[in-house]
Amino acid sequence: MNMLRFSYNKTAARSALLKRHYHEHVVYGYRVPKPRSYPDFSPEQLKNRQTQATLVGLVNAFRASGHRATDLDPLGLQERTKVPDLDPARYGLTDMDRMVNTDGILSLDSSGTKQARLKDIYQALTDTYCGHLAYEFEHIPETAERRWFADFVETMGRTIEVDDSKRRRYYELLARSETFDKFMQKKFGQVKRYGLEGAESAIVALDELFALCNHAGIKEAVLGMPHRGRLNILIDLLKYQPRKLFHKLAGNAEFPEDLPVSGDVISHLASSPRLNYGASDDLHVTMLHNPSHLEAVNPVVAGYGRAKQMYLYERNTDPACALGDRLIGIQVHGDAAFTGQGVIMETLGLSNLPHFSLGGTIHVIVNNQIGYTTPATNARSTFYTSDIGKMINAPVIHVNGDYPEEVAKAMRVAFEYRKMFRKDVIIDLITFRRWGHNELDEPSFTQPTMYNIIRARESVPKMYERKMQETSVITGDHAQATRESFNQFLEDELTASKQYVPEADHLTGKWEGMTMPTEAVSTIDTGAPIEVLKEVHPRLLKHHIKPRIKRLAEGPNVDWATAEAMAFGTLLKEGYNIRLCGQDVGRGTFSQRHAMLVDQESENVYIPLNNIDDAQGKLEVANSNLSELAVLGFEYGVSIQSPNILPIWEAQFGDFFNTAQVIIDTYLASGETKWLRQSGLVMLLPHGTRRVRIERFLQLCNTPMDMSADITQNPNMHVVVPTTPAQMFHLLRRQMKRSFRKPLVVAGPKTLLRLAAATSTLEDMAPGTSFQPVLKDTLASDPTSVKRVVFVSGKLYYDLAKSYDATTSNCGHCAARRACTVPTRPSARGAVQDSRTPIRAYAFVQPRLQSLLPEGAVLNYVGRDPLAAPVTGVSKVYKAEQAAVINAALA
Ligand SMILES: Cc1ncc(C[n+]2csc(CCOP(=O)(O)OP(=O)(O)O)c2C)c(N)n1
Ligand SMILES: [Mg+2]
Repeated sequence: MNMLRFSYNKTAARSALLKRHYHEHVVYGYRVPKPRSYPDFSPEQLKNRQTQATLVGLVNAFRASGHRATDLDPLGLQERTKVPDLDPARYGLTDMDRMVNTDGILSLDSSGTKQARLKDIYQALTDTYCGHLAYEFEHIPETAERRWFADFVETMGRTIEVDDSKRRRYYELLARSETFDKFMQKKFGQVKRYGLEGAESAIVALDELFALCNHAGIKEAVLGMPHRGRLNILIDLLKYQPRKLFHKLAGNAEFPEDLPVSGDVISHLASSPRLNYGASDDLHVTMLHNPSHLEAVNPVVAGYGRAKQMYLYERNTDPACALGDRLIGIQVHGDAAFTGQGVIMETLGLSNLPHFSLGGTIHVIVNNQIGYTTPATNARSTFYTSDIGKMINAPVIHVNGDYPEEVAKAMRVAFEYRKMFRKDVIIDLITFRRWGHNELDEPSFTQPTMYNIIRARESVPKMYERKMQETSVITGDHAQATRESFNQFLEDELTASKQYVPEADHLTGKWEGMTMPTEAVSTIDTGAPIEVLKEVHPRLLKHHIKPRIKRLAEGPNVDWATAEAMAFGTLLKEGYNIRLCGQDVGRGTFSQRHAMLVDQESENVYIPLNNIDDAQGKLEVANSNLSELAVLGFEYGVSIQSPNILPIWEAQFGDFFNTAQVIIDTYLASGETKWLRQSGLVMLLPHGTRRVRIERFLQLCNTPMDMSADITQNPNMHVVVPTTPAQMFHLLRRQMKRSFRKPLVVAGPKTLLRLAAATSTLEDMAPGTSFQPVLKDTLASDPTSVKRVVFVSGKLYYDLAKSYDATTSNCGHCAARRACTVPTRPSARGAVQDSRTPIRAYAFVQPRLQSLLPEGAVLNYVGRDPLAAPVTGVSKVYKAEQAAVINAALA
């Protein structure tokens, strides 16, 4: 029999590309996907399809357009459409009693015979494609995939069993969710809990998914979800103790009181329990914290999952273990957010890419048909909420949330699809929202019709309870006991919350051994033994481009890219893994890095630094797509998963970071204080001194204004404008060598990459050396006669040094690399300036530096005037300004 091969990606050109990026032996994070196939039509079937072409037309119409004629809306607001394409007469099929051969056309026959009456076929098609469940899969380009999907859903009645024990389980989940919402309403009526009422079947969907994962041998699930129903899911599915929630609602912190952190609101709480649904091993579910910014958690979940997957692979040498076997991504979305937020598109865009794929994420859109006060008519230009998913050809399963058993089936289809194809799949769970956006809002102001219907209707748990009683699946006593015992459990937890003392759960597992940072600036020894440097060195000598080889041969002149490579090489040798990610990072924006070399004939990739020795860590060179928001979020996710991987994200040019501002604000700058999650993410912002709006980062720093006291405060992140390659070497190594993790933002250079003066020696990187927050000047001939200290950052130092005349000038320079903290006391008059992003950084630096100045010292600013754009675009003007700044600084 002919087999249809499932290709993982679309075209032959694509697979050549994959070969290049997925180079099994040297690119960390890659396993060859298992080949999969599906039987093609046999010659007899093909013949039958030709004979029965009219029936083929009808069947295809149901597969493609059946979803338009469904009963999906629990509120009945959406009219059930009459779809002309589904009329058999349109295909000349009028004698509905006629027996036809269905072989190779559809799989609805349960008896195994291939004969059926047209009217039975029509009924079966209507039941399958136009009920409370509906599918969109005909947009999938791969024939084999579409065929698999059709076969699966058409035979689902025979493959998916819903027995009474499952029904009881669904009922109990629904009843407990409703009981929880009612309990909260009674005890905490003024709290915005964003309850699940109206969408309770979402809890059935997730429960079903966890059970399927557990039985399929999946060990890890990474879950991102927004506010709606989060507490219900945390408490009933994710073992979050209600006492913790009640303790928090009483105004207490969720962490031990002595920890210097701010905590977060209840709709961002998280949990990571081990669950067992009867399988031999547990399923570990990690629900990640999320910020208010809807959907921003999406890429973070993907990155976290990816990093975890790497870890699982490293420990699983089974060559048959493929991407997605052990870990699954789960994303729960709101309908308005899914269609409105661009991060959805960006994250979906990562889903099938080398270095980013999780092997399939299951998306559940909790589609309550409204976002705040915005109905679908104003919320989206697309037909369905889920339409953006078609961008990656994801199949979509729409399901009416009033029917929990259908919801569980929808999950089963999604799960099986993802298991088969290791790609994303979307469930559009159509529900309603019983209250306003939160329980304190009045929804009738804006949606009177919808809310008249909602108020008049039975709740989903009550509806299911009634049906289960009518069919004798449960008794009235069982229903009452389910609700009462859960209510009593919540009462007991409320009592227990009075005595509850929170424990910190960070720095456990992989984070064991890490500490809370206690110092503002760590200047630990990050030097590496000269022998090791020399061992890494020849690798670069051999593989780096000619000018660099020449420079290295002429003397120990370590330029920027070489220092970076030395930092990588030494860390790898010490067993750390590094993930270098961003647009074109392998080569480097300025063609300076060349971390990966491409065979000019085979296009195979070679990563020199992965070939130092056998015990080394691995460098994953993850050239990304053209996204900042999702990719930075992804790398942040990688960074909070493990302290043993150095995640580096590089912007193509420094100014592009601001398209990822949400991730910077809500995760990088504040994740530790909100959730006690440390991150060692490095952001490299090339061409930084000229193009980066560094003030954006400085504004986010929590460094106190008055720095005259001892600086022991733990800053939320480090913002650096380095001046020498050795400093860069130490900065990167420091990220891993210290006992805590801290985000590092580097406004990196462009011209310094190739400036002869901007080189370091191996001795600058040898044992006993470290990152220097302030480099002292060596230019002033007589330090005691210095009348003016000029603080300067980044590249400008070299311009100043060129113009500086040691014999006549009375200035000393300090190259201040870390604007966030200025831990030094200049003893003479100070002037701060920097030519590129000066005045904006100065607003941050001025009060802090001022607080360090001795009596009588005067702080002046020398630099450009504020400018709306990051930099002057006219080079003549730029040069003149630069000369004026240098003259003024040295005058
Ligand atoms: C980026 C962002 N913009 C706006 C908001 C404010 N906001 C919070 S919830 C919400 C409505 C969300 O609607 P939907 O995604 O349908 O979820 P639902 O609340 O209906 O479950 C809005 C606009 C936000 N939290 N984040
Ligand atoms: Mg909504």
